[in-house]
Amino acid sequence: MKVAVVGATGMVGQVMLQVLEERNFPLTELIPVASKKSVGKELTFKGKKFKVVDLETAVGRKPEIALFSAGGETSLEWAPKFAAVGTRVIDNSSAWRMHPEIKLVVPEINAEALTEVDKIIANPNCSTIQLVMALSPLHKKYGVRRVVVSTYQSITGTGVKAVEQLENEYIGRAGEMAYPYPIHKNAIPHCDVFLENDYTKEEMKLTHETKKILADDSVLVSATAVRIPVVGGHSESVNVTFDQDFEVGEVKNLLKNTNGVVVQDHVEVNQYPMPIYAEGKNEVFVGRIRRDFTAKNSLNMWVVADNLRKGAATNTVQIAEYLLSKDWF
Ligand code: 11C
Repeated sequence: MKVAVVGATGMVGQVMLQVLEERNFPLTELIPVASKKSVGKELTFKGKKFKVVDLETAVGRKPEIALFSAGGETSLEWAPKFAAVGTRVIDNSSAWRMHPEIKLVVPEINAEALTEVDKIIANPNCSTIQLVMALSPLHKKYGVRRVVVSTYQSITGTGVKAVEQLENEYIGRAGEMAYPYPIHKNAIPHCDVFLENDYTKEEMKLTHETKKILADDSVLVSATAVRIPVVGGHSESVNVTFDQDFEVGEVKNLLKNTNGVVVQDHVEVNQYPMPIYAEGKNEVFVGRIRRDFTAKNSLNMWVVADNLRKGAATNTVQIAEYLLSKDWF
């Protein structure tokens, strides 16, 4: 099994390599791909060194799987070129997510939708993945009608430049700005670009991707996405209104029994999910689960996950593992 990692030197690419290694993914050859300036550099994977190559060289080696995390434009241009030589591409960018013929997959929820002919598969946005992981089991039982979500997003979602901006501001050093404002000691209600309806692209990803993954266009999501000076993961305050009433205890049990979800909800000992504990973990953590006493059939919860792991690299590798389990190679 030859596996290409496109964007191997980037933040998500690096975590992909870690996750592939940790989960002992059965690859025989790693093909790390990065921009021209990194070509020729060596990356170590499971104690072996692999040379970084460019996209053209990688396509020529016909990998069975390519994990992409190199931005939308690269995906739009290169995913079809890999697919044309038989490679299955799992893409982390937003380029293919809403394409009607491309599956948008969170393996615990809708891996079964994949078939042998799917050559390009989209990985959802990080803030969507953790949201739908918590919503999906509840949607099946009570029917999710409307969600109001406010996100508290890690600077790692923006990339290395943002991490450097925070580090610089923290020690009072001048440097390049990833955001239009300081992020240190700040909360910026602006993730990705603004759209015509005055929402940001990140907010509308939560709306559109959730419907697609839950395969239900009637699910309404209204989002406000906020960047905060945190590195460990994204947090979300989620208010859900269901078609049917629920028992809070049953909601907790449903979530506890959901693969990939961990309930951390003991307020009597100050236990609730937080990004400093989610960092480096593959699960989605849910807590502060309580009835919304102001509205019928409504619930509040707090959902946290490492955006580079379950929000990106881990979900991608899980999709690859699913493909392998199907014996489609
Ligand atoms: C953020 N969610 O935290 C973004 C990062 O559509 O894949 C990933 C953007 C995307 O800013």
